Amino acid sequence: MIFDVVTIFPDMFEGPMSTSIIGLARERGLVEFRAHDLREHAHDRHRTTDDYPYGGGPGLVMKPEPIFEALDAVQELEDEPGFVVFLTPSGVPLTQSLVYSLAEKERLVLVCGRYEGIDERALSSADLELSIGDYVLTGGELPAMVVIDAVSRHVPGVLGDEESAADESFSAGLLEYPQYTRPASYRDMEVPEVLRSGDHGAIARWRREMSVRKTARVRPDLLARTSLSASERDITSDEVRSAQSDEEA
Ligand code: JF5
Repeated sequence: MIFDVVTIFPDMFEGPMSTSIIGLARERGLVEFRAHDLREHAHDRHRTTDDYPYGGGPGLVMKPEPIFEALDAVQELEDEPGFVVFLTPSGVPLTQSLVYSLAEKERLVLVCGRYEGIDERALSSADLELSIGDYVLTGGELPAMVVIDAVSRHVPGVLGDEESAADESFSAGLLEYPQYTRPASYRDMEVPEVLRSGDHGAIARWRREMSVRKTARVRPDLLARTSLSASERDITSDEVRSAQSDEEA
């Protein structure tokens, strides 16, 4: 997997792209990362990449020419064009299923927005406008790193056996069940007996119920697209009711 990032702050990527699992994946040649300075494609001696909005209003807008020319240069680097993703709060929301489809691409070209917006003509060169959530950041650099991290986990060989497949329950539309490790008792908090029982059927049922309860409590919106049994539906109504009475208190 190749990640080409277009940004006015290439230095922001140095630490995160050299650390831990992503750093190791690069050393092993499983993931390739290149940062491209948008300012190299500016046209004036101040290396300007933004300008005032037509029609007025606050803030600055990213100019189209540096973006088009940076993308032309980046696409020239390989025989096949990369899939172009703009990071912006106005994009489609990133989900685990979108992460899976991005992980199928051979190359992603990530364009980091800055300022108040991006000239609409530059946006027309996007294959996808992507948001990592409903909040506004100072730039698309952190969102680009989120995409690189989430996608790289699905490149074959990047995760060891220890770390892999931990998003299985998320894909089923449920949040993770509670996890415990040693010690069995700490500050009067006990590991649930069932997890130490050795009864694998009982453990699987307990984990499923805990996932259903937790999802109903903190992310009831996820349950709309989750297949649950009739008794699991009953559990969710209990949890939603008690979460609502917690809100009232
Ligand atoms: C950005 C104009 C890009 O704030 C974000 C963002 C939030 N979720 N996903 C992306 O990107 C920075 C701000 C303004 C373009």
